[in-house]
Amino acid sequence: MTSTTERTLILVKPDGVARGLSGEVLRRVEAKGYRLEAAELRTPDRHLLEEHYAEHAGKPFFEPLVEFMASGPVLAVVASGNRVIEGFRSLAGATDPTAAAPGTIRGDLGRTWDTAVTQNIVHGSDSLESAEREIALWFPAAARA
Ligand code: D4T
Repeated sequence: MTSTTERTLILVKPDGVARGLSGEVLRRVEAKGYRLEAAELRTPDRHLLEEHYAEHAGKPFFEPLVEFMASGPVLAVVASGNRVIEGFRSLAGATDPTAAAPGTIRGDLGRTWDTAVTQNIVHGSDSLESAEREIALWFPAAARA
């Protein structure tokens, strides 16, 4: 990857993959005009997830979140484009899929299944620093020096 355009890490979480929504998520990312740089379907191990969600360590939802994320295949994607970090967060919608606005991925395709908001279909990096840190974790070969 030689582009210097902004990059973000997108994850289609186990609920999204299991429900067959990976294609729909990628369709929306591409339709918005972002470019797919890398994609891999894998079941992440605990170590990777603890690193990925390090900022949430110790919170009550951390353990169920890690367990859920390790429960099945996740589609990890690097997408690029001008302001893609903010743009994908906007496509994804609010964390709680019940409250997420219609028109967003979570608002159109998600709902809450119990009292938690763990199953919210997608993840998107929330800053330049998180994006580069997360891309290095999920795609070590694509990390920028
Ligand atoms: P991600 O990081 O998955 O794109 O989600 P958000 O950026 O929208 O939300 P977040 O970092 O606050 O939460 C990360 C992840 O934890 C789950 N979660 C969150 C949960 O299970 N219970 C909670 O109370 C919160 C706040 C959902 C997303």
